[in-house]
Amino acid sequence: MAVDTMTNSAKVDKYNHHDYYVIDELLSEDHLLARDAVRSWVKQEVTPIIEAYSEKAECPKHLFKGLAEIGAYGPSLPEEYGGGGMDEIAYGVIMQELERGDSGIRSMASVQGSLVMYPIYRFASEDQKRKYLPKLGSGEYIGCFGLTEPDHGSNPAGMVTNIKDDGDAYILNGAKMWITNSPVADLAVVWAKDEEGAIRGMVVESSWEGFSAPEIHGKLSLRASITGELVFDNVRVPKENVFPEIKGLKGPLSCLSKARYGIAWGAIGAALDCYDSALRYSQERIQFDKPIGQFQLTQKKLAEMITEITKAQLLAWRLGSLANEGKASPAQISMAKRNNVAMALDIAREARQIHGGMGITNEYPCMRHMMNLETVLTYEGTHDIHLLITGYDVTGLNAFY
Ligand code: TGC
Ligand code: FAD
Repeated sequence: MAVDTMTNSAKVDKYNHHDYYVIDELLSEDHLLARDAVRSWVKQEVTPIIEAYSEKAECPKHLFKGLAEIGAYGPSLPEEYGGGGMDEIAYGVIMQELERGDSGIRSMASVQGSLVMYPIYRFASEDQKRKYLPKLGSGEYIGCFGLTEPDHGSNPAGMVTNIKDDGDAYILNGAKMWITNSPVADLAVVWAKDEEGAIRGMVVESSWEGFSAPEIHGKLSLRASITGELVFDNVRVPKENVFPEIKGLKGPLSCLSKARYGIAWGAIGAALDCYDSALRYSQERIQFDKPIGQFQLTQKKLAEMITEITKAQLLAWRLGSLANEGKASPAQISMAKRNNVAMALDIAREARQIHGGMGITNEYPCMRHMMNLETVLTYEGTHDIHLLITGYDVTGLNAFY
């Protein structure tokens, strides 16, 4: 067996990245091009401003158009419907690079692409696709996804938001909670029960009478992403806006599978940003006349970080390959979302420790990523819900209720 004796630290100096198992070799030229383009966009457009927006708890709305320009909305949806026409691994590496910048920026793209464009592409009539998808793909319209309710988070099947038949339209009533982008959205993909109790999906425009989307304030996490409620007070939804075929929870859950897949990749980006910062700091910060990176306890942290990142990268890459073959199961996606987000949160905490007191300031990204990742651990299915999905998958026994 031939052995490459160049140390990783020398490779990092040479290539300026932390690709410990040379996963780049598993990526195609298109994947690398997409990844590098998004990486440099993030460096240019996100990194210089993100701490300030996060501190002000303000969404950098001007980035919605830029995200469209770099193809971050629906990278794996067909081009004729406003997507990027790429594969699932390209979608994954794009999410990774966005979340290296900030989980809130990745959220902007996840919601628009996977939770708004994807259900319209998959479930809406051809007319509705033509009407909404190009404008969403170009960032002219901003969308949001309303599933969670004040009293139904982990258990969306219990939702009470409802539609009633009224001739050529349905009348929509109810409320949704914790909705990313809702206060700035032009339209919402909303899930509500019909008179038979079946969950139906629909596109609801924010300009319609009876629609409101108050902002939720006081978030200590995902502060650069705007979050709100959705309130429907007798909103008249034309029948053509209701997805014709899909009924039941598998409609919204299949959108979640798409978005959770992207998060499994995205979390790696946040972890890499923290690891990168901690590694650099450990080489520069001198205590007891030595760089702190020379102490075994610091090395343990860094060695475990890169080990966990590498395992997460391999999990994401394999999941991406399965997804490309149409073989990634919802439970496999849950495992990767759960593992990779928890991995990133652990790394953010360890990286923060390596920075000592400086780690709690906004001069370094670890604390912001850590706070963001508390949301990422919770949304799109909590850490424990994903564990129960895996438990159900391996035992065949349902422990949800
Ligand atoms: P259950 O009986 O298991 O399933 C109902 C039907 O759905 C099918 N299914 C799925 N299909 C596609 N993808 C998935 N991931 C699926 N999971 C289940 C299932 O086969 C069944 O189909 P059928 O044909 O038999 O009807 O449903 P349940 O009521 O027992 O619920 C199971 C549970 C708890 C796992 C599910 O409710 C769940 O995942 N809860 C978590 C809720 C959640 O993740 N909410 C996320 C809201 S959106 C969000 O957070 C966006 S954040 C955006 C951002 O800013 O990035
Ligand atoms: P709950 O469901 O009340 O859970 C509370 C705790 O109980 C959790 O620890 C959970 O794991 C545990 N728990 C619940 N059920 C069980 C069980 N059966 N067994 C064991 N433990 C259990 N939703 C949308 O629809 N669209 C969005 O765009 C969106 N964006 C979001 C943005 C942010 C910033 C946040 C914070 C949330 C967002 N959400 C969105 C909502 C998110 O999906 C929910 O917060 C999440 O699904 C959990 O629901 P919950 O907050 O009601 O918690």
